[in-house]
Amino acid sequence: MLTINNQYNKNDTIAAIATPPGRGGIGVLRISGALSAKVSKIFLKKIPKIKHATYLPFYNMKGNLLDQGIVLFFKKPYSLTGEDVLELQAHGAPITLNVLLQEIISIPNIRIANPGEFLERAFINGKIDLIQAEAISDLINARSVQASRSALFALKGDFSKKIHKLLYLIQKLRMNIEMTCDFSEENTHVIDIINMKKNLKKIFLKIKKIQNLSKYSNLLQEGIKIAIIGKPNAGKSSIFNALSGRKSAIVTKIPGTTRDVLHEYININGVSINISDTAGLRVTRDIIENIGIRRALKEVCISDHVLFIVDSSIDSSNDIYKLWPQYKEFALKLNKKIAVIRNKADLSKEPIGIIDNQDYPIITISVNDNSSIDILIKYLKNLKCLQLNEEGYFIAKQRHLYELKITKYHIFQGKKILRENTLELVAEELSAAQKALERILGINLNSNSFLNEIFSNFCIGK
Ligand SMILES: Nc1nc2c(ncn2[C@@H]2O[C@H](COP(=O)(O)OP(=O)(O)OP(=O)(O)O)[C@@H](O)[C@H]2O)c(=O)[nH]1
Ligand SMILES: [Mg+2]
Repeated sequence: MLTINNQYNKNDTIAAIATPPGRGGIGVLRISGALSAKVSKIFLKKIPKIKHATYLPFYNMKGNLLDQGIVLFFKKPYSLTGEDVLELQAHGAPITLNVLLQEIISIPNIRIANPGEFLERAFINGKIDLIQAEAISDLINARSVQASRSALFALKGDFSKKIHKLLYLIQKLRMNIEMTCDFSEENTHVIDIINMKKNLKKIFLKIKKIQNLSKYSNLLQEGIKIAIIGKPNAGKSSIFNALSGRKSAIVTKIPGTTRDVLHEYININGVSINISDTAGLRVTRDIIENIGIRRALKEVCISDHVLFIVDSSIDSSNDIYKLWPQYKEFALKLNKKIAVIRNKADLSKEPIGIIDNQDYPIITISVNDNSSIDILIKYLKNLKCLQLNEEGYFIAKQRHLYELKITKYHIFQGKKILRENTLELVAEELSAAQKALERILGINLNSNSFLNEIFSNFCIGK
């Protein structure tokens, strides 16, 4: 069992409202620790049957009725945290929940839980590993079906199992090599270098496979970013509104209407897309507009894909370099993917559709025509970066990816130096690889700040 010392006493009983702030149909108060039963006796006047949903009145300390609702009681170690846990499902009135919470934490040795402390305790008590704890936060924060499904794989333990299996293979090989080192001093052991190399290669390939399964992590978590840019009045905000299905951007016939960057999330192929509407690109003396234009260019830099909107009733050219000479700079520097959207086809009478045989696709649409917006959505659906195979991906954290990279490096080094007289060095490389994997799972940790950092990113009540 792991012990973490920080300024908070880990033996305290902790309490928190586990549901989001504000009014709701239900509000859950969660209590974990040795004093959970005492809380139950004071505020419910009894201890409910273990693991049974019981409908009970909730009282304050003076014995006055506060609310009534469902109560769940779990005895340690058979609970989320591995401690005694009491959950009160009250009516979602923030005042009642807060009164109840304030009275509960007025009992000595009961305090408000820190962010993520329930899960931290679950981790410390061996109920979940670090990957699973992090997956819960990913599940809560998931912005798309794909992201929540991938977080669920990790929560179910699929990712952990793969890391454990890798760890086992590395440990086994390391022990084998260390034993060979011991025996070889007595010259009684045949050193099977070929087999060791084979095993190292096998481990190396397994790491690569896991890296492949988590390579879309960022995409699943963050989604992709699409910037809508173009000259003033081209119809950028109209397209932005049409794609998001909301009228969040102001649309007028006055060029230079949009000044600041606006963001909306849309869901395509189960992946979240962050679209941004920007100020029209033009040379202007207006200070505010110029700031907006600079922000628009920044959006281009941080986006994965750019939709360059052209008013087809004014601009006959499709040449981006002519329409927006600065694009060359971005194209060369950042290699941005871009599509030209020729808008206002109802005015220019250009045929609606996609031409995809140029340097960049040209999509002719009219915001006033729903079917042409569907053509734009279809184009986005077919973007390569959104072609995710449904199953099997993990949401790996940056730290997981980093540790996997370290593991792979040490295995590669081990393979490179493997010879009869370097076995000890190979064992050291394997040991370093093993430690990196252990850090992913949260095994043998000796840094409190590392765990505090991870769990402090969680919300209160988790
Ligand atoms: N006829 C027609 N009008 C359109 C179309 N798309 C946009 N408009 C009109 O064009 C004008 C400008 O539209 P916006 O969406 O505000 O253009 P914008 O590119 O965001 O403009 P700025 O914010 O000023 O850069 C508005 O009057 C829209 O109603 C279209 O497809 N056909
Ligand atoms: Mg606009």
